[in-house]
Amino acid sequence: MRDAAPDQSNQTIYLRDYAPVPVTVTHVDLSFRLDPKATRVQARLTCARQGPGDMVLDGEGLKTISVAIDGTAITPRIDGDRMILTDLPDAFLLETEVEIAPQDNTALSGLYMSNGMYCTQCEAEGFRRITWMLDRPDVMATYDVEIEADLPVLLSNGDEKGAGRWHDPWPKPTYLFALVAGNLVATSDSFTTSEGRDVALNVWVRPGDEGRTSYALDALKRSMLWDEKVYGRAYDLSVFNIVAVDDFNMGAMENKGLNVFNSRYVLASPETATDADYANIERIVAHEYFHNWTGNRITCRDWFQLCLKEGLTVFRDQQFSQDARGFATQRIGDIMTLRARQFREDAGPLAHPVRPESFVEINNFYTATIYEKGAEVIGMLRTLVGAEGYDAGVALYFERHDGQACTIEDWLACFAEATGRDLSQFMLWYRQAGTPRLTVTEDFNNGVYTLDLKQTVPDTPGQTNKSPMTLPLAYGLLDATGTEIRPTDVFEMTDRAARLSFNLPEKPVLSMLRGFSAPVVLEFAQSDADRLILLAHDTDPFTRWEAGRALAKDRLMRAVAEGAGFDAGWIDAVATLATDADADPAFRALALALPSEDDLAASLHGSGVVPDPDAIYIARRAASHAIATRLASDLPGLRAACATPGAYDPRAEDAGKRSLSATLLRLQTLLDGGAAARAAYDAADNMTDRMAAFTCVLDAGDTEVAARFEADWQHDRLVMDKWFMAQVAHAAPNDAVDVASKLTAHRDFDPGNPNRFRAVIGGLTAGNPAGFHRADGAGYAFLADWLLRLDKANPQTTARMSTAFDSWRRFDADRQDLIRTQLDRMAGTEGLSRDLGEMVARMLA
Ligand code: 0A1
Ligand code: ZN
Repeated sequence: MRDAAPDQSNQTIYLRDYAPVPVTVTHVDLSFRLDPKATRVQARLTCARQGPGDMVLDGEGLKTISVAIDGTAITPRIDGDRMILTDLPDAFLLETEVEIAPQDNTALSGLYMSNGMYCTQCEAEGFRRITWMLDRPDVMATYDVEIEADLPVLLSNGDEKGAGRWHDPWPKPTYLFALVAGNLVATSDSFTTSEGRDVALNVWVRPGDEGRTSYALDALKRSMLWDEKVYGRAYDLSVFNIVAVDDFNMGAMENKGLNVFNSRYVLASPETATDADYANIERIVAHEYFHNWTGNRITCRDWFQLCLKEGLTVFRDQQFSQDARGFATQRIGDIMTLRARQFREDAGPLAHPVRPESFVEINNFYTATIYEKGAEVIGMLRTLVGAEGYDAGVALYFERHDGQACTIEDWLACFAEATGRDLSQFMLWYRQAGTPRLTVTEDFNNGVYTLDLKQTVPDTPGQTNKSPMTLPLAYGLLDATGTEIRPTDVFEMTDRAARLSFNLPEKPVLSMLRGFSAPVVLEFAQSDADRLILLAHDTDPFTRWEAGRALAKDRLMRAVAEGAGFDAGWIDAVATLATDADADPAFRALALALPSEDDLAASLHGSGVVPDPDAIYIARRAASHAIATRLASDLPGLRAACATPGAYDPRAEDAGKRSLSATLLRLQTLLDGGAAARAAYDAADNMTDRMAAFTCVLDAGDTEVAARFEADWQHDRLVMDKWFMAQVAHAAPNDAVDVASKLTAHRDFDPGNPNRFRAVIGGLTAGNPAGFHRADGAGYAFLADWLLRLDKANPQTTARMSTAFDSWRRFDADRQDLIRTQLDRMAGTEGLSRDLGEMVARMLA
């Protein structure tokens, strides 16, 4: 019988075309006979008609062995990646057998092999690479799975019914299916739910890695408890399995009862993982676990509704991390990520609404907009309806929609009903792309303080003339001594312009957008004096930090655009904060960090200046040098005060001290040529301190240390990812492309492993902007070469990495020409994947 060809169609799919399936599948019975080159998959699908029409199944790259309906063999019509069945009864059993080759699956979608183990990735449309099925989220079925293989551990979703036999009683869409088979070992624990269910918890890893699982397991238990306490959601199976795999396109996957993780988000020990790794593990374990309710029990009707599960689940994991790690630093960190990734996306050719209306390849829409902006939208909703209204809306959502595949309209209707609020204007947050700009001007006259607010939503691809949005604006007022004279109030701005007036004896200091209550770009020419008062006294940690940020950004932008120097007033303010022993170390570290090169490039572009990547690099370094010089005699003492006595502990309090210590070491390196960093490298007893010292030594231009690092860690894949990345990210800009290029020839560079590919290629594009944007275009050619190479094997990761080009229209004409040449070259390449093809076309449009 004919093979199903890989899907090469570049058709655009539209939200408005959604229609339910005429024939659905209510139960799936699967048998796997695993073999690297010839795995046999038998599927028995219990089918039921729910309307008139044919049944069109999805299949990609399958060798079809047989098809039968109610026991009678048929020869179906197979048209590319679709099998069309006509003249069907109202209820029937569809049986198919196919053959697939997991070993040849380099795309890491469907059933593939990683280090000798079998694993699956089915979101978004990977199930069709395993067997014929209605591969869409609104078809929810129960599953029975049988796995045959000469391997000790055979896992699938649900509860285990015997060796290699699994039953999942909860109806689920195909994208949540998972299978894992291999030589694995578990670290186990148990959890008793609030409903009295005993749940076995296992973290499965390769033998040898079991000493690095305890943090993930602990994070899982804390997540389970948190979801019961805060959202009233209990777990619903007898077992919860987590598996770590080395080759994985994303962070992790929430398959029902069988989460599959990129090993970098599971494995941690003080010697091998940094504080950032620990925080990510905690957050991602929580995220995947929380999906059990927001995603699995209630899923998406179609892929346009992706933010229904992702925005909400990110919001929930952010709440969890705030509870676990402290509100202020977590919130500021989340805002930094949002701005770095989502604001950038929203300002360029890849901008799209939180709920897109069309796509070519859904895998290209696992974006910062869907995830991070999607989470901000939930946060705004909570601000608007209040904590109680939010709880009531969420409770109604769980009660009404459990077991269903839903839309954003379903979600918002629960809040409208539970709180009586009209949320029709709020819906624009899901429909309109682009980051709103909020312009604030203030005036004080005759005892009246007036604020004029204006909002505009910029044009984005396919969207112009946008309507004003609902902006929940949290603000407060301080007096000239820094005392709060008006505590936080939320003004709901709904029009294009608004005015607020206050009768006050003297001009106050405005603390605007407290907690970053709406994801907007704030344009407010606040005076230095007011910003200094906010930095020293504001009650809201975000606006405090933001005031310092604004002061720094202002200076850096003027240094780049006009060659301005750094005034002593600002340097003093920074020094005051750095030496303020009463302030939280984590906050001090955040406040000392200068805006990133990319952030400055975006802001310069936004203010009408063409950003020069080299000038930005030089200005940041000069600013750091000025701060270091001012603090010179304090640095050793300040670093000593950051010491964390006792054994390494990943908790936030210690991590904050290590983070401040690393920031100070970076400053010291600018003064002593790396002497302190070399000593710190030798003294480090954990990977956080070691990486901080390692990157400082590299910054000082000493590359000898890389050989030592390699000799110590070459046996460890995850640590070596750090080694690869650091050398590129911390190379001098002129050397970065050559360093990256040399590393791609290293015996351990395996482009098929997404972590390694991202380490080297991303080390350049994201980690070393001045190096990537080298004026001769070598960085652009390097990226395009590697994208074209990887595209043949792994289109998903390739497409994601291509977003490094998305800011290309910011730059000067020469750089634009150089980048366009590479984009054109990719666009003109025959056989380009649908994934990369769509990205390149959107960036060129
Ligand atoms: N749903 C997962 C993310 C994910 C998405 C797609 C994947 O393959 C294309 C894999 C994972 C999450 O939100 O964690
Ligand atoms: Zn998710």
